[in-house]
Amino acid sequence: MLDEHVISRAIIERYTEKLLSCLSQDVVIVGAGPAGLVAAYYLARGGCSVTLFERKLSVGGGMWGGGMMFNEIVVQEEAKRILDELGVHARHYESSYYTADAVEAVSTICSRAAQAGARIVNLVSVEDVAMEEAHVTGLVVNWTAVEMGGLHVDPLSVKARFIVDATGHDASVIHLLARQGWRLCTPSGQVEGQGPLWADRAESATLLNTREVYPGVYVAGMCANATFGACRMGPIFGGMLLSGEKVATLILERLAQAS
Ligand code: 48F
Repeated sequence: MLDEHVISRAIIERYTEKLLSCLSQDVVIVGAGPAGLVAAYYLARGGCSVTLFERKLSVGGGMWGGGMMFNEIVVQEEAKRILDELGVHARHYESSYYTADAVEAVSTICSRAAQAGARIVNLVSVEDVAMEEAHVTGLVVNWTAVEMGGLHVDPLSVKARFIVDATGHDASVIHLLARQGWRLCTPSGQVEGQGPLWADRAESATLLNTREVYPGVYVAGMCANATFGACRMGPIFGGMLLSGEKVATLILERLAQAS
C-alpha cells in the first residue's frame, strides 16, 4: 500500500536536507550550462564542497540546442579529452573537429557532476551577492518562480569561499557587482560586454578570460568573454569545457594553499 503522506514527507525531508547542506560551501557556481557543469564535476572530484544553482527547470544552458536547434555540438581536438574523460561519445568529423550528440553530452556531464558529489539545485535564481565590507561572503537566492511571479518574498542566502559566475551571455553575478559600484579586474573596472562572433579568437579568449575578476569571484564559459569584452564563439563548445576545467583547477589550487 502506498501512502501519499510518506511520499510527501520523503520529498520535503530529503530536499530540506539537501538545501541545508548547501548553506555553507567551498564553492558556489551560478549557472548549469556546460562551463558550470564541467566546473562542478572537477571541483567535486577534487574533494571540495560545491553547489551549483540553476535558474531554469532544466540544466544544460545553451548546449541542448547545438546550433540553431540542430542538436549536435562541435568540439575541437584540445577539448576532446574532456568528453573522453566524462564518457561522452565523440565522433571525428574532419581534421581537428569532433561532434557529439547534444542531449548525450548534457545528460552525461550533468550525471558525472552529480555522481562526483556536486549538489545541483535547479529552479533557484541568484539575485544578489552577500558582502561584508568589500568582501563577497556568499550569494542571495530565491525560487525562480518568485522572480517570475514578481512576488514580494524575501530571499535566503548561502555562504561560499569562492563563487563562479557561469551564467553565459548574461554574466548575472558580475553585472550585480558592477552595478553596486565594485571595481572589477577588467580594463575599465566594469563589465566590458561581449563582442561579435569570431569562433577562433573567442575560443582562445575564453580560456584566457577564465579567472578571478573580483576577490573570491571567478568567471567561466561565455560569461568570461562577456566580462572581458571578447568575442562570442557560436556553437563550438570546446572552450566551455576547457574553461570549466580551468576554473576548477584555479580554485582547487587556492583551497589547497589555504589549508
Ligand atoms: O548560457 P550557458 O549555456 O553558459 P555557458 O556554460 O555556455 C555557453 C554556451 O551554451 C553557448 C555559447 C558557446 O558555445 O556561446 O551559449 O557559458 O548557461 C548559463 C546558465 O546560467 C543560468 C541560465 O539559465 C543557463 O542555464 N543562469 C543565468 N543567470 C542565472 C542563472 C542566475 N541569476 N541564477 C541561476 N542561474
